[in-house]
Parts: sequence; C-alpha cells; structure tokens
Amino acid sequence: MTTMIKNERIAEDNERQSADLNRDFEALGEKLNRRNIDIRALTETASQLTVALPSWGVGTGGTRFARFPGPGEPRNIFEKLDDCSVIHQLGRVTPKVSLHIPWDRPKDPAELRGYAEARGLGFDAMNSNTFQDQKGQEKSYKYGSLTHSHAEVRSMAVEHNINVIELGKQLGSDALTVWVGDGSNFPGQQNFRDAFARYLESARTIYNALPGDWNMLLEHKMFEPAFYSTVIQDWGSSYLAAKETGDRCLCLVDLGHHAPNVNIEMIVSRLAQFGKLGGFHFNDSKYGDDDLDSGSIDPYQLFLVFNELVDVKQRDSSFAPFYMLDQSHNVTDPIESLMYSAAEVQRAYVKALLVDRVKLSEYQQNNDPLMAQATLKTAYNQDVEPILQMARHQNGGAIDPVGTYRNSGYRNECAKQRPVDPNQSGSGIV
Ligand code: RM4
Ligand code: MN
Ligand code: MN
Repeated sequence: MTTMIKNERIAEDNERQSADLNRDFEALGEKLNRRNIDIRALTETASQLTVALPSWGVGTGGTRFARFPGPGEPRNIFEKLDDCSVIHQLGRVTPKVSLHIPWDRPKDPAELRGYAEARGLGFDAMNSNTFQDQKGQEKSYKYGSLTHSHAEVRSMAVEHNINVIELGKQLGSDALTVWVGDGSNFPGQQNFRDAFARYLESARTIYNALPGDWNMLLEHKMFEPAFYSTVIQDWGSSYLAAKETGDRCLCLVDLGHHAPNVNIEMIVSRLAQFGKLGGFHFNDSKYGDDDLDSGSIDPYQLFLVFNELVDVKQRDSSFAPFYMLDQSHNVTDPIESLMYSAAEVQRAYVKALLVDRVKLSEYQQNNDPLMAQATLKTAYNQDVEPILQMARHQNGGAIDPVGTYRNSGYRNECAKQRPVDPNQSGSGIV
C-alpha cells in the first residue's frame, strides 16, 4: 500500500506560494467587485463542484496499436483507489470514484467501501461492461449485448447490469451508467428498428431493478466499436430510450461521442429543457472518441457547455447531473492528467459563473449578436486561476497540485512498491 502524500509536504509548498496567491486573489477580488461579484462567495461555489474519477483512468491508456505502461501503475482496485486519493488530496475536486465492472469487481464490497472511506473517497455512478467478453463467459457479446438477436445473450447482459446495481448498492453508489457498443459493421447486418426495440426491452428490465433513489444513465456514442451503425448512436436515440424507459432514466453526454463540429452545448440545452440531462463524461477530442484531457483541445467548448449548465441550474436549483472525467492517458502520468483535467473542468465552471446573464439576455432580446458573444468572451477571457488555487488551498489541497505531486516523489514510491506483474494487463482502457 502506498501512502498518501504527507500533509507537511503540501503545507510546505503552499507556504512558499501563498503570498503571491493572496496578492493575485485580492487583485482579482477587486476587479470582480466592480461588477458586484464577491470573490469569496464565488470561490465557495467553485469548491462545491465535484467530478468523479474513472477507476480505469489511473492506469496508462493505449490505442489499439500499443500501450506504453508507465512506472508504478496500479495493479488492482485498491491501488487505483490509492492513486485516486492522492488526486483528490491535492486537487480537492474529485471525492468520488466511478467503477467499471467487471474490471474493478471487488471480492468483498464492504472491504472496498471501507478502504475508500478511510481515504476520504466515495463511489459515484457504476459502469457496466458488456462490450467485451470475460474469461469463461458462456455466451459472447461479439454481435451485441442488450440488443443481441438471441434472447439468452440479452438476458446475460441484463443480468450483468442488475448485478452491477446490486454491487453499487453495497458500495453506496446511486447510479448506473449504461454504455453498449452494440451496432453493426455492414449495411443490412442489423434491422435498425428491431435492434432498438430489443434495447428498449432490456433497458426497461434493468430499470425495474433500480432502487427508488437511483438514476440510470444512458450514454450515446456515434461509432466504435461498431463502424456502420450503433444502436444508441446519438442524443436523439438516447432521449427516446430514456423517455421510454422511465422518469429516473436520463441521458449522459460524453463530449467525445459526437461527430466533429457538432454543437454539443445545444444538445446539453435540449436535453435539459426536457428534464433528461443526467450526466457528463468530460474529455476532449480532435477527431473522434479520442479521450484526450478535458480542455486540452477546445477549452472554449468546455466553457460553452458549462455556460448552458449554469443556465439550467439557475432555472432549476435541483439540477444535479453526474460528472465524471472519461479520459485515456496514453503519454502522460495519469495522476497528473486527472488533477489537471479536474481543474480545467472547474475553471470552465467558474468562468461560466462569471457570465453577465442579465446583459446577455438583453443583448439576445435586442438582437445584438456582437455584444452577446462579447459577453461570453469577457467571462471566458478572465483568468480565474487565483480562484482555483484559493479553493484548493482553503480545502487543504495544493496550490499547485502537479508541482507538489512531482516534489512528493509519489510516483517513484509506487514504482518501488508495485513491481509489474507480467500476467496482468494493468489497467487503462485501450
Ligand atoms: C466508451 C465510453 C464509456 C467508457 C468506455 C470504457 O467509449 O466512453 O463511457 O466506459 O469507453
Ligand atoms: Mn464515456
Ligand atoms: Mn468514450
């Protein structure tokens, strides 16, 4: 077991940086004050944002060509939780972990829950995996899972999901995210209508097993692994399925799961308008489902998404979607990427909070496109780094999480304590 980073190490680093931070924070506070924005209240609101960590994200990812493992990768779910606890310790945005089952199936759920709680962590939405076969699995998902043409395969996939719900109950989770790779690779391979009907039937059976206070989140994805058609390909299919399934069945938007140039922020608005926006998988993309770090390619898009989310929240204070980072870290230290990305998500949120919504709606009403977009840009162009730093500092985290992490030598310690087991694939998605 690797230990978390010593609090003295964090305090020591913060000590060196806090005088500059205080000056920057005061200066920004003065500027925001001119707009009657209270920087302390804003920092408090920023601190309330949380984004779940994907358990699979702390291992080095890869592509279908290769994976280049880094030193000291976590070899099991306990070591993954160790890494997640460090990410949260320094960044203070990520108190929950989202598990993929069976990748992270614990032998003893109570033990895992205790282990997480001892590290200040809880469990977010559970993810079921019916997109690959497991060792010894009776039937294959090669031609689909929840939508398979054979009832026995569908039942197996439904059972798996129900099983994941049962496990999640023991871990204190309150949502199930369902993403299936089901679809086809050839025109004619699958009847679109029948496949969707089978999906609806399977989804309903899973939904019926959902505890009363849980949500079921349906995640759409345009393509991959199916390259011609995918059953839940777009937000429209997702919406229809969620609506047919039940009130607590909602849509989950993964930023990387759309065609290039699609206006994702408008999808956000549409789903929210009809009460069906349930969650997000944050990442960034250039070409497809690249799973790049959040905000690394198009931070403005991330801001525009949050601009919508803030708008929704103002209209409906009960709006509380599930947020998770869904990234594959192929060339970086996953701990660094996840800390950095969580801060990028928080940054987009804080900037969205800065949008002058009264003015924006006046410009919209008066058909002044230039000033409407300038209102968004004013918020987006404001450097809010001191707010993020202060939020971390006040909550016991590091002013500079990546710097403190590097100073701590945590990764080297992991490399010593976690010798590579040649029989294990480690973690990280491909
Ligand atoms: C999919 C999708 C799911 C994730 C898997 C591993 O593309 O984004 O959310 O769980 O990858
Ligand atoms: Mn996803
Ligand atoms: Mn994906």
